[in-house]
Amino acid sequence: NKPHILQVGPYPEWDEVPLNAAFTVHRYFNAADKDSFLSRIGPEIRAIATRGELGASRAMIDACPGLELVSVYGVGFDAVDLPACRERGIRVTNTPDVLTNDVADLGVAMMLCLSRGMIGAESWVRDGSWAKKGLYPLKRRVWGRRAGVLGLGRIGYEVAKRLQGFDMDIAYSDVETKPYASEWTFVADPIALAERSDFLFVTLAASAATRHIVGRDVISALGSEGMLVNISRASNIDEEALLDALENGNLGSAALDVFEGEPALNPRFLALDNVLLQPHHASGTVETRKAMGQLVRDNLAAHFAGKPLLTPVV
Ligand code: 8YV
Repeated sequence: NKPHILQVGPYPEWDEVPLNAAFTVHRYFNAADKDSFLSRIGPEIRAIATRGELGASRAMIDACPGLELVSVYGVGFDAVDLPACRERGIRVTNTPDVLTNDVADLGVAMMLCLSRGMIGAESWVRDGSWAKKGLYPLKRRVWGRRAGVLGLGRIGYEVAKRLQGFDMDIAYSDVETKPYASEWTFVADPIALAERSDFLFVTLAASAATRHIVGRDVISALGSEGMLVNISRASNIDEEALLDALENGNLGSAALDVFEGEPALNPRFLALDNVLLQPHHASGTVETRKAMGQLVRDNLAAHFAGKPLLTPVV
């Protein structure tokens, strides 16, 4: 009589074991025919455990008439159909806070790596270019330059804090000024923010309202010397505009952890040498992923014990 849950994507072994102990787990990602799997087990399902990038579609939610909770392994819940959940009083939880520092770390690491040309420098050593051709081409400085943070929530704040350590001139955009950001310059308009930035970090929670907020105008304001760093969601950026600008030199470079249609990213990215491409792993450390898995299970357990959810979003 363990509650039946639908597991949308895989988790590490350390999560699978306790999940199996507490629930009857139906693994969607293992099903050969997803539709017939859903129509067969859907009526049993009381909760969905999913991943940030996979979410839960309306079709999936509709296939589970007894669904009570969607527990997301990730802070972003944009891939969960929230209207479908609200209509039926289905609760939704995510995993904020536990991943903030790792995501900020990767964003800053990506800036350093791309600006200092570390991937090319590694090849320079390994392929013998250092010995054959001599000195590695000069790259651009990070410290002391101008940084913009688009979206000063938990992750944006931690990015800005880290950039302070590099003596950068920091500005941010958000819907309003933040009381905890008095040392940084508020620039309401994302285009104006991009204009005064050498490095623009996108750290916004994705929603319909933020879709393509980084469009052609923001990208061209960042300019041929500018770098875009995205550790949020691909939908925050107009990817066609980004690719055009990277190809024709209107944008200097981009460091990206997220892509439209990932993991099958647009092949135009692969032909570029002014990008750093990462496989959506900003929260991907053992420590953080363990904490995320625990929080997913704690929310499920609280729900089935009739206790308040730890981190509800709906
Ligand atoms: C993914 C993320 O959820 O937190 C988020 O919103 O995108 C990531 O942490 C992670 O890849 C696990 O699915």
